[in-house]
Parts: sequence; structure tokens; C-alpha cells
Amino acid sequence: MARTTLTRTVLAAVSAAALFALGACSSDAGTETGGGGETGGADDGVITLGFSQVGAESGWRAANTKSIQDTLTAENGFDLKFSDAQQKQENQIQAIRSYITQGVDVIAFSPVVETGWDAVLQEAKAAGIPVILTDRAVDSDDESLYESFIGSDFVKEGVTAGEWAVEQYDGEGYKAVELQGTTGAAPAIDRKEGFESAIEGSDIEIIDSQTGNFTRAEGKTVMEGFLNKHDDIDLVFAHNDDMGLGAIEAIEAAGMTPGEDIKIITIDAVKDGMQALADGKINYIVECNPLLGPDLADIAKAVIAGEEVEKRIVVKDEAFDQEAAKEALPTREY
Ligand code: GYE
Repeated sequence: MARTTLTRTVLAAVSAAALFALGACSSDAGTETGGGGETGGADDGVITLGFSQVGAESGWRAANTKSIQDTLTAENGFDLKFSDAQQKQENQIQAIRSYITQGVDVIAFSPVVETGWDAVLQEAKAAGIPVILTDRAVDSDDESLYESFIGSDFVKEGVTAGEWAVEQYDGEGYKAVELQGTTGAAPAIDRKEGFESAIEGSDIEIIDSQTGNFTRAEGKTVMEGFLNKHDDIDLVFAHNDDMGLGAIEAIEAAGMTPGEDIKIITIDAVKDGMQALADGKINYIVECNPLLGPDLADIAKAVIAGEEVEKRIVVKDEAFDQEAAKEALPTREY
């Protein structure tokens, strides 16, 4: 039980955009050299890929960055340009524009929030540079703006967390507080929606909900506020491990025992979270697999080679209770 796998599910097949982008991209094969989009086209065999990362906000993000940097190496045929947007959309837009100006072969990014990308993605498209989304989705009506989206099903993660809460605690009139991820981010929107839909009809009630921006420090501060305001909290649902770990600190500082006096459910299943789960301080974790580097490398190579790529690659996630965490920890990769 509880093994970590990265499997692909083919939801939709052909990306027409891939064909378009390649057409435009192959300008280096002859026509229009001096102009804008001199993308290099990887004719030296090396794929120059510009990656704009969200930030360094969590253990999940650290594992994700490592996976990308460890996979998109020179030995593997890549020249990786990497930038950290410090959780700011304007920084990501700036990084993407700079990759367009540099004429990279492929742009990949994990969008900090869902909306507001159309303009810069149009610019990439006009320059003939294919874009791959990793981890988080964009909310756009124009699917031709990217080749493929590789990442987990966040709604499902929220549902899995909510279903477990119902299984364990329904009938006890539990009062829950929610630590939300970054406002406007796909995983925050989707996990909230999934959890709420799963607890509907049960007697678990969310009495307060606020963003902790996916960080441990903000998770702690928000939990302190919740504890000052409410003396009847039974359950914390945190959108990631780090905020849950911050909540643990706040609960302990208030003289209570996390995992017992106040139950905790989180999402990610990174090392620190899994350790806290094995130690009994967290009650349940839904995994979100951060090892997206290999899939990104495959899709980037396929796009450059002119192959059809899957428009949506869903990363499969597991879930762990305390016993499963103890079993999984010794061989856990991240
Ligand atoms: O759950 C959280 C990180 O987008 C899936 O971002 C990712 C989320 C992850 O900060 O820890």
C-alpha cells in the first residue's frame, strides 16, 4: 500500500498547438532567420529550456525544483535556464518575456496563480516558442497557448482528504479550520472545492478559512489567529504539509497536542510532513507527487521532435495514514 508512482493517464491526445508551434519553430530551418523568433530549434541537439519556478515556499517546491534541475541536465540534452519568481506573478511574466527575447527552444513554468497569462502566452506563441505547464494550471479559454499540462488532480486530492475526514469523524460534530494555499493558485482553489464537496452532508463544519500562502511561517501565524478566535477547533485541513507543520507549532505553543486534541489533515507528503504523520502529530496526508522533471523532459523532447504530445498528463497520487507513513518513510525519495 501507499507506494509512490508517477503514472500517466491519457486524457486527451493530440495537441494541435504542438503542430502549430513546431511549424513556427522551424523558422530556423530556413526562412526568417534574423527576425524575432530565432528559437535555435535545438539543431545543435541541445534543447534550451527556460523554466520559471513559483518560488521556494515549501518542501514540495524544493523537491520539485530538484527534480527539474536533476533531469534537465546537459548529459540529458538540455541547457536549463532557471528562475525563481518568489511567488510573484509579475516576476514570472518578466522571466517568460526574457526567455522569449533570448529565443529559447521551449518555455516551461508553474503558474503561481491561475489567471492573467493570456497576453504573455500570446507573445510566446507569436515568437514560435512552445510552452509547457507543469504542476499548476492556467485558467484560459485558449488551449492553443500551451502544448501540455503536467500535474496532479488537485480537486481529487481535496476530495480524498475530505472523504477520509468524513470516514473518521462524521457524527462527532467536528469544527474544522482551513489553511488555504496561495490565493488564486490552482491547488488552493481546487483543494478547497474538493474538500468542501466531500464533507457536504456530513456534520463536519468549516468554521474559519484563511490563506497561509503555502508557507510554514504563515501557516503558524494564521493558526495562532484561529486559536485566539475559537476555542472549539477539532480539525485542521491544511492545503499543504508546510502550513500544517506551522499549525503544529501554534497548537503546541497553545499547550495542546496536535494529532490528538486537534486533528490535522494535509496534502503533499514530503519528508517533514511524513515524519510528523509517523510521529502522530498529523493524522492523514494526501500525496502530491513533485517529481515532474522526467515527464517535463520527455514532453519537451517530443515537442521539439515534432511528435504529438498529450495535452494533459495527470500525475497519480497516493494517501497515507500514520501506519502507512511509518512504512513508507525509510524509502521515501522526497
Ligand atoms: O502542494 C505546495 C506548494 O503547486 C502542488 O505548491 C503545488 C503546491 C504544493 O507550495 O506545497
